[in-house]
Amino acid sequence: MKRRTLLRSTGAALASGLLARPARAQGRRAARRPNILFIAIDDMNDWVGPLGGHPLVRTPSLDRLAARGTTFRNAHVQSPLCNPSRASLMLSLRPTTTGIYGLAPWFRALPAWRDRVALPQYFRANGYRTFTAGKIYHSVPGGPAQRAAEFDVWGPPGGVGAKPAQKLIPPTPMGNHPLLDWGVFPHQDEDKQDFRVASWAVEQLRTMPTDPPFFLAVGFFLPHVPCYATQKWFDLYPDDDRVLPPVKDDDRDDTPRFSWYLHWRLPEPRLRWVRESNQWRNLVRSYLACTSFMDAQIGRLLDALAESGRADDTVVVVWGDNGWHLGQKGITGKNTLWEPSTRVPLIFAGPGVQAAQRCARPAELLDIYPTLVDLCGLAPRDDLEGLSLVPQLQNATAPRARPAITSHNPGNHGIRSERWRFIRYADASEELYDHQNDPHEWKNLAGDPAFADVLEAHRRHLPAVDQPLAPGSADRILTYDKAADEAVWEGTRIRRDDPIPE
Ligand SMILES: [Ca+2]
Ligand SMILES: [Ca+2]
Repeated sequence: MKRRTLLRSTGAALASGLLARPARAQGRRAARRPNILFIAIDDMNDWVGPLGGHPLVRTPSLDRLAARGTTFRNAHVQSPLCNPSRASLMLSLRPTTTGIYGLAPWFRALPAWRDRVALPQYFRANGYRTFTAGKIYHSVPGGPAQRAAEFDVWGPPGGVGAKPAQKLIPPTPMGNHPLLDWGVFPHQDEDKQDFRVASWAVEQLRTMPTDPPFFLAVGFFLPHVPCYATQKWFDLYPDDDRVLPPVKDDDRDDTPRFSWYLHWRLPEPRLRWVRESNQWRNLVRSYLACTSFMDAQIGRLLDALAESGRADDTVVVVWGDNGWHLGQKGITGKNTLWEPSTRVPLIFAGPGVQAAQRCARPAELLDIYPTLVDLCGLAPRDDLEGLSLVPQLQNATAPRARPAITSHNPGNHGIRSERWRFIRYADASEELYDHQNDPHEWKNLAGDPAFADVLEAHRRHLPAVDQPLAPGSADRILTYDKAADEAVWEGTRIRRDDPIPE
């Protein structure tokens, strides 16, 4: 089954013009391979300037990068959660292939992937020196030897940095999780961990030798909660309801009950709680403020790269590991198969990439691995499940043979084509949204016979391989018991008439 998927991928790659390599990259291969500046952002949805997901957001550094590169406006994660999304990206394997869906296991704990060559390891094997700081993998258990196996040089870890002695907001439902916090908090920008991570990366860019080429991975923590920012970052955004995203109060009336199972009991509060606690606007402004702060750290990296004189020899790629709801569909947080959870920034710039392009073709984060391999002229690998995006980086209108697929726990899949979002849950319930007429995914068309052909066309892209949960799976895990028609959320059975937790 897996082999069939890979063969299909190869066919699609040929159809989309993968063999037409960029002339510049080809020329460079003989000379010197480009460096890679690989920037991850945690829980960053489409509220960035280049994606236009929020009309007031201010991300001048990402705007600047987009002006000299190609922005994928329809890029989606393979899983709406840190660990599975990052494992998928770094291995170019779908969660449906690995069975990794929760915050555990770390993929090296599984015999099948213990020795799998991850993206930075492949660059190291091709003569690159690899660097990492902040959050790239969800975590790397196993001590110094395991760390050394993943990257050559390690900078500061990811995290929030300065934080108040006590939570700023009232106790949140479902356990008052310590990370569920936000608001204005007086401190120095320099005391935020993202600032320290950026400072370390800036220092590497200033001091690293010209040879060998580098693969520098920098993972920013914000706008992951807790979203603390100082007043100057809050002041970028009006203190009124213009900051709130549009929501439809009865939006969940036409979504299947199973859609609740994906985020049945989570520490992220529902819209009802943030409204009743007068925290909605504060949360939204905090997220926006932290996004602008994080963007400024990306700006410091781009400045350092320009000052190093290597911008023309360095491929920059920026990606977010999953989105975040801020009230849409009645919730905050991730763990859904809708646009606010799956659509993320994906921007490439540098040698082999057309400037100022916006690409509407679907793209997947597991495409990053084969794309960087292709851009740098390394030997292609036949065991990656992503497709090279080089055809689109050269010409944004180049065809793409397949949609973007997001999976969240076995049997639940979102299929995003250029126009449509199709969702199928493990109990066979479905959703369909027409992005041309309904960008907020408010009207579920799945039950309308007029769209039977659209539904069928999208069902054909449901993954042929759908592995069960990997051993050791934990945290945000959901299974479905077909015989009983009941789901099991983190070990607790959900009955069909259980009230939806608030
Ligand atoms: Ca994340
Ligand atoms: Ca609806």
